[in-house]
Amino acid sequence: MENMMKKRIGIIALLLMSAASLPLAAQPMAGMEAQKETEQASHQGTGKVVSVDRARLRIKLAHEPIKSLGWSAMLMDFSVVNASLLNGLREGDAVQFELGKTKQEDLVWVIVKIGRR
Ligand SMILES: [Cu+2]
Repeated sequence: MENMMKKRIGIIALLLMSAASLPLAAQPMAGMEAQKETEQASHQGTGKVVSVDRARLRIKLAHEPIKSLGWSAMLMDFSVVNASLLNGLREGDAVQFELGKTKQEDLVWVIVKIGRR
């Protein structure tokens, strides 16, 4: 009987020790706040028009690397903020564009400016 009591106390002591060594939960939050402040609101890119979908306000680009976003060159579908941005753009056009966010909390980048190079 006495042996079992000692064993139980030993287990409780171990649990308390591991709880005390957990890192503080507040620390990563402070780091995230600082990162948000230095985050850019817009990014510049260049590429080539692959296709234009005027009805859906979308454009497919083969874009070159966008270093400020850490993106490599790729084929990508973008939304544009308004239809007039697509005026005069055709498949094969070399373009430069600017990516922005429609809302501060949006995670998706949309084209806010685009023109032929
Ligand atoms: Cu991309």
